[in-house]
Amino acid sequence: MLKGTFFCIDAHTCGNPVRLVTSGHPNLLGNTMSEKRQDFLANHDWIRQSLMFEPRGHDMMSGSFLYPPCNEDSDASILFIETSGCLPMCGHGTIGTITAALEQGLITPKTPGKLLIDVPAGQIRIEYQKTDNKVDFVKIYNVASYLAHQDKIIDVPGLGELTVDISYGGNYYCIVEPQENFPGIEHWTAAQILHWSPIVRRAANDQLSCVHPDDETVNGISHLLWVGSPTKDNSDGANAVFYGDKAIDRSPCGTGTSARMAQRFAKGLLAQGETFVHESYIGSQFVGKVESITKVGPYPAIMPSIQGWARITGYNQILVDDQDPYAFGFQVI
Ligand code: PYC
Repeated sequence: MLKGTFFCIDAHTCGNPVRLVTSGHPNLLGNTMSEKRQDFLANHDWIRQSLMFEPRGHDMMSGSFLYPPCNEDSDASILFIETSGCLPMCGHGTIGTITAALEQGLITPKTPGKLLIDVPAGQIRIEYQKTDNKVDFVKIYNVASYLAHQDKIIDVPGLGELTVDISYGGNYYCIVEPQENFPGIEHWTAAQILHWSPIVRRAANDQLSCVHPDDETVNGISHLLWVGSPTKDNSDGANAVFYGDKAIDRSPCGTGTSARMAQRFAKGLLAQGETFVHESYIGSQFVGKVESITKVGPYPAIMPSIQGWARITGYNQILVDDQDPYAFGFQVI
């Protein structure tokens, strides 16, 4: 029996996939996107698994659904989906979703060039520039970002000790700078990053805890941000962000860049008003900026912005037929 048909606009943001699902939305219970995210995960997760896992998706696949706004002043809401679940916030996902939605006429901004969007992590502000029918860039004024743990030594089985920072930029990141047991991303192969990341993430979660002061459903370290030297003269930093079970972000990672700016701000390495051009594992760039200073619970925090671009790659009508033994997808981990 046909369980569902989902029309999707496939795109990428600076190299990382974004699958904007434009039909087949389940009706979600809740008043906020955080509540709707919980409802989706509890009652509709087969949709995410079918659209993100193989054979319709792959390890890096991530996407989104657009929903009506939750707040009166907002233009729309986004539910993020990816192989590991539904992220509270996704920067490359937002840039791809907004680009595809504007180019295809799925969102009509109240004010041209500006949008207010509800996401599970809160309300975000967007600015964009469009030439003819193409979006040149999307700038996200992201949620408040803060350094949760500084210079913590964790013991990683098989690797030894690592000194790490845990920083929040819409998701919790374990940031690993080059040091004795990690020479920097340019000295490791992608296979080494994929091998060590889940082991380091497990060790960090066992040894350090993090819960968002304003929303306890946002907790735990989901992402690793490995630091390295940039390849481009105008980049301020380079990273390989690990997410899900086997993915290295091909974009510079919006929430990762926010977390990295919060970490650098807390350590006195980046000031209010300064930009931070972040380079991805494939050399694509986001421009980050510390827009202003705020607090998250008791923590000093920044309001970061991230700017990047996306391109539509095609249209995809996906069928989920439960007579297919792989209807709900699978992962090879
Ligand atoms: O851009 O925030 C991001 C992101 C999270 C996971 C992959 N990309």
